Amino acid sequence: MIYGTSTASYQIEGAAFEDGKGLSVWDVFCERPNVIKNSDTGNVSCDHYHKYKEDIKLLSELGVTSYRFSISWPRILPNGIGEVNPKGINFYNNLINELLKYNIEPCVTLFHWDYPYELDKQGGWLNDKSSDWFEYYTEVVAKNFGDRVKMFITFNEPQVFIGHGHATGHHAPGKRLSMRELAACSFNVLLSHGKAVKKLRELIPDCKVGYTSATTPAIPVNSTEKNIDAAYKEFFSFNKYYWFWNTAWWCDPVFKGTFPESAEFSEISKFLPKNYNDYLKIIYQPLDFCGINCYNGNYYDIDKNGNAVCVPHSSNASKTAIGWPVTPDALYWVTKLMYERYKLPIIITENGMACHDTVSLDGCVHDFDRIDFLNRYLLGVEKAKSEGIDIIGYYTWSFMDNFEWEEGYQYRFGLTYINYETGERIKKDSFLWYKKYINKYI
Ligand code: GCO
Repeated sequence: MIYGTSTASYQIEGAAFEDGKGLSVWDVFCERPNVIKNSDTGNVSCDHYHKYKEDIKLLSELGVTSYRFSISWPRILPNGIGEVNPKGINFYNNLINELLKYNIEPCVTLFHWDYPYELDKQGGWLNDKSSDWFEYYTEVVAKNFGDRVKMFITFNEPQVFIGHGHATGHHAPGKRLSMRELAACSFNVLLSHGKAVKKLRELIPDCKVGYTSATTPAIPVNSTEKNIDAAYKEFFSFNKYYWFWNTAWWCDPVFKGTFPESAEFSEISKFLPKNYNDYLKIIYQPLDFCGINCYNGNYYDIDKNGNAVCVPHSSNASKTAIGWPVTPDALYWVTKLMYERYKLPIIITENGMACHDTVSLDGCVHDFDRIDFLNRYLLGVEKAKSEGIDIIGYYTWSFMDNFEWEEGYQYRFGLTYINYETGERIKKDSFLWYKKYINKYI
């Protein structure tokens, strides 16, 4: 079992305009007035670009066997395609070598939302060339790092960068597209995934590849067969209004080689290429694991006809600092539901919580809420494993506090506290707890 921790390039690196890096849509989006809390930006963030050695040393103290991070596409390809930036390549080479020095397996996410601005100017995911651009970027990654990196995730949470970035517009690139355009973007993302997997397999035959979906599982309130069935149906249902948040839409083509089987799907498929099923030959590639990001779930009972009915969270239920409900059985149910449908080994690629962390008089960060959260959620993982669900990895979100997208720096998800004024790193109590937890299993 892999025990790791996750980050993403734009959220931690900083050095947004240094060493020949091109602009990403997040660099540009953060310049808009009133889109990010306190007008925060990722320009400096944790300054991981300069402090990576210190950070990886901390990672080795944490005792993780793997570290999941993403590559900033415009850092290595300033225009998204074409000329490679040697300083960008150099940064990731150093980072990877440093990880290997401590025996930490790098797990690279190809795309965690910092899309090259130059390509966005040409339409971004709407452009029919976008999957070729992504394939080219993948080739550059594979050729430069594939001798040492063997574990890849093509996309992180397509739901979110399409849903928030292109539908509601409160994430970069801040677009509010029509249904027709959203369908085109989404289809290009699915195609990009398929082309990237093929390229990785061709250039790194011994690599392991997965794809990570955002999930909010439907949790049955009773463990009766009927309630479980209803929760399963609910979780994988296709809704024509929120289809781009749908697990089935984003996961069925990739993990199962089918498009969602639902009458409502025709409302969306009318916007896809006529012969859209033929494209499954590209989209559906054998994968080594199914990546799941999960923070919480929703509870469901059944009505007289056996249909799922949402049960609101109790007013006593705990909430994280960002307001998300704490539902410790979420990991048990999400892994069960996803495994039943896709039958692939599962890696939980993100799980964690935001707390109101402060440095106490003794200089420590006593985040007992986070310890309790991780403890409870990990019990769900243990339970699922004991019932035969093939969970092969777990990564906390996040290794360190970082830029939480439109929420700026106000919420802290890290095991490591960052003092954004001085750059100081402090191991929180949860860091020490997770270290002990991992130690028990290794
Ligand atoms: C996501 C992203 C992360 C977030 C984390 C907390 O899941 O939205 O992958 O970048 O920071 O999930 O919201």
